[in-house]
Amino acid sequence: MTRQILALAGGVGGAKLALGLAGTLPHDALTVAVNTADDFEHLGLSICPDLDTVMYTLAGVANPETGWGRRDETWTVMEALGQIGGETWFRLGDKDLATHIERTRRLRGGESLSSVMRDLAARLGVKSAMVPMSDDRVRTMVTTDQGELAFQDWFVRLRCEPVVKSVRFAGADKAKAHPTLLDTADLGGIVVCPSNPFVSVAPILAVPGVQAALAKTRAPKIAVTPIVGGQAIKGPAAKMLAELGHDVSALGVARYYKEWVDGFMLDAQDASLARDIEALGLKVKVADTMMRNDADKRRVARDVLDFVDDLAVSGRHS
Ligand code: FO1
Repeated sequence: MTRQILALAGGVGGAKLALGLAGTLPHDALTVAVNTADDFEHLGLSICPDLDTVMYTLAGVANPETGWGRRDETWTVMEALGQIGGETWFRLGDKDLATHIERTRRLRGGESLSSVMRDLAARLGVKSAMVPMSDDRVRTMVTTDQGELAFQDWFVRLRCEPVVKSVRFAGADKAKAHPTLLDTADLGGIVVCPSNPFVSVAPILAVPGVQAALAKTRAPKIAVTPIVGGQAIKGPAAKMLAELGHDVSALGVARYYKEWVDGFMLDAQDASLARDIEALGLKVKVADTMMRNDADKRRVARDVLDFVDDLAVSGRHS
Protein backbone atom coordinates (compact mmCIF):
# COMPACT_ATOMS: atom_id res chain seq x y z
CA MET A 1 0.00 0.00 0.00
CA THR A 2 1.22 3.45 -0.76
CA ARG A 3 1.42 5.16 2.56
CA GLN A 4 2.26 8.84 2.68
CA ILE A 5 5.57 9.37 4.48
CA LEU A 6 6.67 12.66 6.02
CA ALA A 7 10.40 12.81 6.72
CA LEU A 8 11.89 15.49 8.99
CA ALA A 9 15.44 16.28 7.89
CA GLY A 10 18.33 18.63 8.59
CA GLY A 11 21.73 18.51 6.99
CA VAL A 12 23.90 15.78 5.57
CA GLY A 13 22.69 12.77 7.61
CA GLY A 14 19.06 13.66 7.05
CA ALA A 15 19.63 14.13 3.32
CA LYS A 16 21.14 10.63 3.03
CA LEU A 17 18.05 8.92 4.44
CA ALA A 18 15.80 11.25 2.42
CA LEU A 19 17.60 9.96 -0.70
CA GLY A 20 17.11 6.36 0.45
CA LEU A 21 13.40 6.99 1.04
CA ALA A 22 13.05 8.75 -2.34
CA GLY A 23 14.66 5.70 -3.97
CA THR A 24 12.27 3.32 -2.20
CA LEU A 25 8.89 5.06 -2.29
CA PRO A 26 6.77 6.26 -5.21
CA HIS A 27 7.87 9.89 -5.56
CA ASP A 28 4.37 11.17 -4.71
CA ALA A 29 4.42 9.23 -1.43
CA LEU A 30 7.27 11.16 0.20
CA THR A 31 7.50 14.71 1.51
CA VAL A 32 10.71 15.90 3.15
CA ALA A 33 10.24 18.78 5.61
CA VAL A 34 13.57 20.54 6.01
CA ASN A 35 15.06 22.64 8.80
CA THR A 36 15.61 26.29 7.86
CA ALA A 37 17.02 27.58 11.14
CA ASP A 38 20.59 27.18 9.81
CA ASP A 39 19.77 29.71 7.10
CA PHE A 40 21.54 33.06 7.13
CA GLU A 41 22.29 36.18 5.11
CA HIS A 42 25.89 36.08 3.93
CA LEU A 43 27.66 38.16 1.22
CA GLY A 44 24.22 39.75 0.69
CA LEU A 45 22.78 36.34 -0.28
CA SER A 46 20.04 34.19 1.32
CA ILE A 47 21.85 30.96 2.21
CA CYS A 48 19.71 27.87 3.00
CA PRO A 49 22.21 25.09 3.79
CA ASP A 50 19.84 22.28 4.81
CA LEU A 51 17.36 22.91 1.99
CA ASP A 52 20.22 22.97 -0.53
CA THR A 53 21.84 19.85 0.95
CA VAL A 54 18.56 17.93 0.62
CA MET A 55 17.91 19.37 -2.86
CA TYR A 56 21.38 18.59 -4.22
CA THR A 57 21.34 15.13 -2.61
CA LEU A 58 17.92 14.20 -4.04
CA ALA A 59 19.07 15.60 -7.42
CA GLY A 60 22.23 13.46 -7.32
CA VAL A 61 24.51 16.49 -7.62
CA ALA A 62 25.71 16.83 -4.01
CA ASN A 63 29.41 16.84 -3.22
CA PRO A 64 30.04 13.22 -2.16
CA GLU A 65 32.95 14.11 0.16
CA THR A 66 31.33 16.88 2.21
CA GLY A 67 27.65 16.07 1.71
CA TRP A 68 26.95 19.79 1.31
CA GLY A 69 27.46 22.01 -1.77
CA ARG A 70 27.72 20.59 -5.28
CA ARG A 71 29.91 17.93 -6.83
CA ASP A 72 32.48 18.81 -9.56
CA GLU A 73 32.58 22.33 -8.18
CA THR A 74 35.02 25.16 -9.02
CA TRP A 75 36.01 27.91 -6.59
CA THR A 76 36.91 30.84 -8.87
CA VAL A 77 34.65 33.33 -7.10
CA MET A 78 35.86 32.36 -3.63
CA GLU A 79 39.50 32.78 -4.78
CA ALA A 80 38.79 36.20 -6.33
CA LEU A 81 36.76 37.23 -3.25
CA GLY A 82 39.68 36.28 -0.98
CA GLN A 83 42.02 38.41 -3.08
CA ILE A 84 39.90 41.52 -2.46
CA GLY A 85 39.42 40.90 1.27
CA GLY A 86 35.96 39.34 1.07
CA GLU A 87 34.68 36.72 3.54
CA THR A 88 35.63 33.23 2.43
CA TRP A 89 35.16 31.23 5.67
CA PHE A 90 31.83 29.90 4.38
CA ARG A 91 32.81 28.05 1.21
CA LEU A 92 30.46 28.81 -1.68
CA GLY A 93 31.38 27.12 -4.95
CA ASP A 94 30.74 28.75 -8.33
CA LYS A 95 27.78 26.50 -9.25
CA ASP A 96 26.35 26.67 -5.71
CA LEU A 97 26.47 30.46 -5.91
CA ALA A 98 24.00 30.35 -8.81
CA THR A 99 21.43 28.83 -6.43
CA HIS A 100 22.00 31.52 -3.81
CA ILE A 101 21.97 34.38 -6.33
CA GLU A 102 18.76 33.24 -8.04
CA ARG A 103 17.02 32.38 -4.74
CA THR A 104 17.96 35.77 -3.28
CA ARG A 105 16.64 37.59 -6.36
CA ARG A 106 13.29 35.75 -6.22
CA LEU A 107 12.88 36.11 -2.43
CA ARG A 108 13.58 39.85 -2.74
CA GLY A 109 10.88 39.91 -5.44
CA GLY A 110 8.41 38.69 -2.78
CA GLU A 111 8.22 35.01 -3.75
CA SER A 112 7.93 32.57 -0.82
CA LEU A 113 10.83 30.30 0.10
CA SER A 114 8.71 27.17 -0.51
CA SER A 115 7.75 28.43 -3.99
CA VAL A 116 11.35 29.20 -4.92
CA MET A 117 12.63 25.88 -3.59
CA ARG A 118 9.88 23.89 -5.32
CA ASP A 119 10.92 25.43 -8.65
CA LEU A 120 14.68 25.15 -8.12
CA ALA A 121 14.34 21.50 -7.03
CA ALA A 122 12.11 20.69 -10.03
CA ARG A 123 14.66 22.28 -12.38
CA LEU A 124 17.31 19.96 -10.90
CA GLY A 125 15.05 16.97 -11.53
CA VAL A 126 14.04 16.32 -7.91
CA LYS A 127 10.80 14.29 -7.96
CA SER A 128 9.90 13.98 -4.24
CA ALA A 129 8.35 16.97 -2.51
CA MET A 130 10.72 18.90 -0.24
CA VAL A 131 9.46 21.84 1.75
CA PRO A 132 10.93 24.30 4.24
CA MET A 133 9.57 23.90 7.78
CA SER A 134 8.33 27.50 7.39
CA ASP A 135 8.55 30.34 4.87
CA ASP A 136 9.20 32.67 7.79
CA ARG A 137 12.59 33.53 9.23
CA VAL A 138 13.74 31.25 12.08
CA ARG A 139 17.39 31.44 13.19
CA THR A 140 19.27 29.10 15.51
CA MET A 141 21.27 31.07 18.05
CA VAL A 142 23.84 29.15 20.09
CA THR A 143 24.75 30.43 23.57
CA THR A 144 28.35 29.40 24.25
CA ASP A 145 31.19 30.13 26.63
CA GLN A 146 32.11 32.86 24.10
CA GLY A 147 28.64 34.47 24.20
CA GLU A 148 25.70 34.02 21.83
CA LEU A 149 26.61 33.11 18.25
CA ALA A 150 24.61 32.78 15.04
CA PHE A 151 24.56 29.13 13.99
CA GLN A 152 26.94 29.25 11.02
CA ASP A 153 29.40 31.40 12.97
CA TRP A 154 29.53 28.68 15.60
CA PHE A 155 29.29 25.68 13.25
CA VAL A 156 31.57 26.74 10.38
CA ARG A 157 33.58 29.85 11.26
CA LEU A 158 34.45 28.63 14.78
CA ARG A 159 34.29 24.93 13.82
CA CYS A 160 31.85 24.07 16.69
CA GLU A 161 34.69 24.71 19.20
CA PRO A 162 32.87 27.09 21.63
CA VAL A 163 31.20 25.12 24.43
CA VAL A 164 27.41 25.10 24.00
CA LYS A 165 25.32 26.22 26.99
CA SER A 166 21.93 26.50 25.26
CA VAL A 167 20.25 26.85 21.89
CA ARG A 168 17.27 28.99 20.90
CA PHE A 169 15.36 29.49 17.67
CA ALA A 170 14.84 33.19 17.13
CA GLY A 171 11.56 33.86 15.32
CA ALA A 172 10.13 30.36 15.80
CA ASP A 173 7.24 31.60 17.96
CA LYS A 174 6.02 33.89 15.15
CA ALA A 175 6.74 31.49 12.27
CA LYS A 176 3.92 29.92 10.27
CA ALA A 177 4.49 26.19 9.74
CA HIS A 178 4.47 24.86 6.19
CA PRO A 179 0.98 23.30 5.74
CA THR A 180 2.52 19.85 5.15
CA LEU A 181 3.66 19.78 8.77
CA LEU A 182 0.17 20.55 10.05
CA ASP A 183 -1.85 18.44 7.63
CA THR A 184 -0.91 15.12 9.22
CA ALA A 185 -4.28 13.34 9.20
CA ASP A 186 -3.64 11.08 6.19
CA LEU A 187 0.00 10.29 6.84
CA GLY A 188 1.09 6.65 6.91
CA GLY A 189 4.27 7.39 8.84
CA ILE A 190 6.61 10.07 10.11
CA VAL A 191 10.36 9.52 9.96
CA VAL A 192 12.84 11.61 11.92
CA CYS A 193 16.01 11.31 9.83
CA PRO A 194 19.42 10.85 11.49
CA SER A 195 19.99 14.59 11.85
CA ASN A 196 21.22 16.58 14.80
CA PRO A 197 18.39 16.49 17.38
CA PHE A 198 19.16 19.95 18.79
CA VAL A 199 19.80 22.07 15.70
CA SER A 200 18.10 20.14 12.88
CA VAL A 201 15.05 18.44 14.40
CA ALA A 202 14.27 20.68 17.39
CA PRO A 203 13.81 23.82 15.20
CA ILE A 204 11.13 22.01 13.17
CA LEU A 205 9.32 21.03 16.38
CA ALA A 206 9.60 24.60 17.66
CA VAL A 207 7.42 25.99 14.86
CA PRO A 208 3.93 26.56 16.39
CA GLY A 209 1.46 23.76 15.77
CA VAL A 210 3.96 21.18 14.57
CA GLN A 211 4.26 19.21 17.83
CA ALA A 212 0.47 19.18 18.24
CA ALA A 213 -0.02 18.04 14.62
CA LEU A 214 2.51 15.24 15.05
CA ALA A 215 0.92 14.21 18.37
CA LYS A 216 -2.59 13.97 16.95
CA THR A 217 -1.81 11.87 13.91
CA ARG A 218 -2.28 8.12 14.14
CA ALA A 219 0.73 7.62 11.88
CA PRO A 220 3.64 5.84 13.59
CA LYS A 221 6.50 8.20 14.34
CA ILE A 222 9.98 6.76 14.32
CA ALA A 223 13.42 8.29 14.79
CA VAL A 224 16.62 6.91 13.30
CA THR A 225 19.57 7.30 15.64
CA PRO A 226 22.10 9.98 14.65
CA ILE A 227 24.55 8.55 17.20
CA VAL A 228 26.31 5.21 16.65
CA GLY A 229 28.78 3.83 19.17
CA GLY A 230 28.65 7.13 21.07
CA GLN A 231 29.74 9.09 18.00
CA ALA A 232 27.87 11.25 15.51
CA ILE A 233 28.40 10.02 11.95
CA LYS A 234 29.09 13.66 11.02
CA GLY A 235 28.74 16.99 12.77
CA PRO A 236 28.55 18.14 16.38
CA ALA A 237 25.64 16.03 17.71
CA ALA A 238 27.82 14.06 20.16
CA LYS A 239 29.59 17.21 21.41
CA MET A 240 26.23 18.94 21.87
CA LEU A 241 24.73 15.96 23.72
CA ALA A 242 27.65 16.15 26.18
CA GLU A 243 27.63 19.94 26.55
CA LEU A 244 23.84 20.06 26.97
CA GLY A 245 23.99 17.42 29.70
CA HIS A 246 22.65 14.38 27.88
CA ASP A 247 24.08 10.88 27.77
CA VAL A 248 26.36 10.78 24.71
CA SER A 249 24.71 7.74 23.19
CA ALA A 250 21.71 6.59 21.23
CA LEU A 251 20.00 6.26 24.63
CA GLY A 252 20.60 9.96 25.27
CA VAL A 253 18.92 10.77 21.95
CA ALA A 254 16.03 8.37 22.65
CA ARG A 255 15.41 10.12 25.99
CA TYR A 256 15.33 13.45 24.14
CA TYR A 257 12.77 12.15 21.61
CA LYS A 258 10.72 9.88 23.86
CA GLU A 259 7.81 12.27 24.43
CA TRP A 260 6.79 12.34 20.81
CA VAL A 261 8.10 9.32 18.89
CA ASP A 262 6.76 5.74 19.02
CA GLY A 263 9.80 3.90 17.73
CA PHE A 264 13.57 4.27 17.68
CA MET A 265 15.90 2.67 15.18
CA LEU A 266 19.12 1.68 16.88
CA ASP A 267 22.34 0.74 15.12
CA ALA A 268 23.47 -2.89 15.55
CA GLN A 269 26.63 -1.62 17.32
CA ASP A 270 24.38 -0.31 20.12
CA ALA A 271 22.06 -3.32 20.42
CA SER A 272 22.92 -3.50 24.14
CA LEU A 273 20.98 -0.24 24.64
CA ALA A 274 17.72 -1.69 23.28
CA ARG A 275 16.23 -2.66 26.67
CA ASP A 276 16.98 0.74 28.22
CA ILE A 277 15.29 2.44 25.27
CA GLU A 278 12.29 0.08 25.45
CA ALA A 279 12.08 0.96 29.16
CA LEU A 280 11.39 4.54 28.01
CA GLY A 281 8.22 3.21 26.37
CA LEU A 282 9.60 3.17 22.83
CA LYS A 283 9.55 0.28 20.37
CA VAL A 284 13.07 -0.47 19.17
CA LYS A 285 14.33 -1.88 15.89
CA VAL A 286 18.00 -2.83 15.68
CA ALA A 287 19.53 -2.54 12.21
CA ASP A 288 22.67 -1.49 10.37
CA THR A 289 22.01 2.25 10.06
CA MET A 290 25.31 3.16 8.39
CA MET A 291 24.76 4.71 4.93
CA ARG A 292 28.04 4.51 3.05
CA ASN A 293 26.56 4.39 -0.47
CA ASP A 294 23.24 4.69 -2.25
CA ALA A 295 22.44 0.99 -1.77
CA ASP A 296 22.92 1.43 2.00
CA LYS A 297 20.60 4.45 1.95
CA ARG A 298 17.88 2.42 0.27
CA ARG A 299 18.44 -0.52 2.66
CA VAL A 300 18.07 1.72 5.72
CA ALA A 301 15.00 3.31 4.13
CA ARG A 302 13.42 -0.13 3.62
CA ASP A 303 14.15 -1.04 7.25
CA VAL A 304 12.58 2.24 8.35
CA LEU A 305 9.45 1.64 6.27
CA ASP A 306 9.15 -1.94 7.57
CA PHE A 307 9.38 -0.52 11.09
CA VAL A 308 6.61 1.99 10.28
CA ASP A 309 4.45 -0.85 8.96
CA ASP A 310 5.16 -3.04 12.01
CA LEU A 311 4.06 -0.25 14.34
CA ALA A 312 0.99 0.52 12.22
CA VAL A 313 -0.09 -3.12 12.36
CA SER A 314 0.61 -3.52 16.06
CA GLY A 315 -1.35 -0.33 16.76
CA ARG A 316 1.57 0.53 18.99
CA HIS A 317 1.59 4.27 18.49
CA SER A 318 -0.09 7.28 19.99
N1 FO1 B 1 30.01 23.49 6.24
C1 FO1 B 1 31.31 23.67 6.60
O1 FO1 B 1 31.76 23.03 7.56
N2 FO1 B 1 32.12 24.55 5.94
C2 FO1 B 1 31.68 25.29 4.91
O2 FO1 B 1 32.44 26.09 4.35
C3 FO1 B 1 30.32 25.10 4.47
C4 FO1 B 1 29.80 25.79 3.38
C5 FO1 B 1 28.50 25.49 2.94
C6 FO1 B 1 27.98 26.08 1.80
C7 FO1 B 1 26.69 25.80 1.37
C8 FO1 B 1 25.91 24.90 2.08
O3 FO1 B 1 24.66 24.61 1.66
C9 FO1 B 1 26.40 24.28 3.24
C10 FO1 B 1 27.70 24.59 3.67
N3 FO1 B 1 28.23 23.97 4.81
C11 FO1 B 1 29.52 24.18 5.19
C12 FO1 B 1 27.44 23.04 5.62
C13 FO1 B 1 26.46 23.75 6.53
O4 FO1 B 1 27.07 24.69 7.37
C14 FO1 B 1 25.77 22.66 7.34
O5 FO1 B 1 25.46 21.63 6.47
C15 FO1 B 1 24.42 23.00 7.89
O6 FO1 B 1 24.23 24.28 8.20
C16 FO1 B 1 24.22 22.06 9.08
O7 FO1 B 1 23.61 20.93 8.63
